[in-house]
Amino acid sequence: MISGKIEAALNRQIDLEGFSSMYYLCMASWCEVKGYNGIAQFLYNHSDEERMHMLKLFRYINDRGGHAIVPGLESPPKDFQSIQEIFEIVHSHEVKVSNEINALVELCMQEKDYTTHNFLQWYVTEQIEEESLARNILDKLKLIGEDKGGMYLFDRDLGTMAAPGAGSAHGKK
Ligand code: OFO
Repeated sequence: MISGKIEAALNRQIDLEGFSSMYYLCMASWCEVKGYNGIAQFLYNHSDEERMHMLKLFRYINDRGGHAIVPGLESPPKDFQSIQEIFEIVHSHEVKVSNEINALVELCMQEKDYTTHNFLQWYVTEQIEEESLARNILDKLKLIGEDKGGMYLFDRDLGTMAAPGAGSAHGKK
């Protein structure tokens, strides 16, 4: 059984993962409208993954005698300046998510809830992957700069990475 404090904290995390899913969906839509179909697919997959992160929390809270709550929908920004801006936002958003996960882990230690602490290790590992993926993409975008040909290839590469069965972070479904 989880405590009310842990249940509330996990429900806040549900909210954040749900928001992440919507945020990446907004980015995917913007990219698709601008003709970046590969990047859009990558972000659609990323959005699906965030929903999966949210659902994992639902199951856990309910299995442990709590009540997982569907978050209210806060509409994320729908307009972006550039692909660079999008991935800067992705990176800083993932850093924020990592900080929240770390705070949750810390709370579990304080509350001596070792079961939830154990459950959260999956998220700790996932955040390492998510942050490093966003950082790698940002590095590539820095190299590309204003080069249109480079951006064309980048879009194609992310599309390949996101293709079903590609096995990469956001290719997996
Ligand atoms: Fe759920 O990992 Fe990104 O936000």
